[in-house]
Amino acid sequence: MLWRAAVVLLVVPILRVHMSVREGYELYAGLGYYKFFPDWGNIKGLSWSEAHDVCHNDGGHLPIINSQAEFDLLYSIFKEEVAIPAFSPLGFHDFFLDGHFVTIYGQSLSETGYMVWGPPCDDPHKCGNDTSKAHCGVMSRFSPGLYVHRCDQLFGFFCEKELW
Ligand SMILES: [Ca+2]
Repeated sequence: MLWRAAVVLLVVPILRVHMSVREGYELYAGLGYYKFFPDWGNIKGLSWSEAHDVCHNDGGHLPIINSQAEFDLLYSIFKEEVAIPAFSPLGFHDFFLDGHFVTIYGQSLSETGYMVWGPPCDDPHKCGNDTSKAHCGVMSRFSPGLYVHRCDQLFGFFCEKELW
């Protein structure tokens, strides 16, 4: 009996912590935990940097797409959110060197497992209205693949938490 009490004492707090840090996040087996913020208070979305900070403070990060399956999942959720703007931030940018896209953790985009530019973005600098200011990774609700966009536009966004 004593060992059972010991197990309960050990496991219950671990479960509680596990549950609380995932609050509002949906588990997708084999991919990760995701939470979608369609807007922020009475503001329609946040800028890329603000969304980055919200995710970070929430113990997560802007989504880093590591597979076609992960992209397809977020894209399918995003497409259903018809009341929000057309793009949603992803965790990559070219802040340091124009055209050299890296994740928010500094990994080259080509090493993430998913680097499919959305049409007509086979050259990402051809995307967006003002390409000289398009440095932030996004996905589009209207077409699959990766895009870049101005960083100051306000969008709904996902946060991702890893499975581990
Ligand atoms: Ca991921």
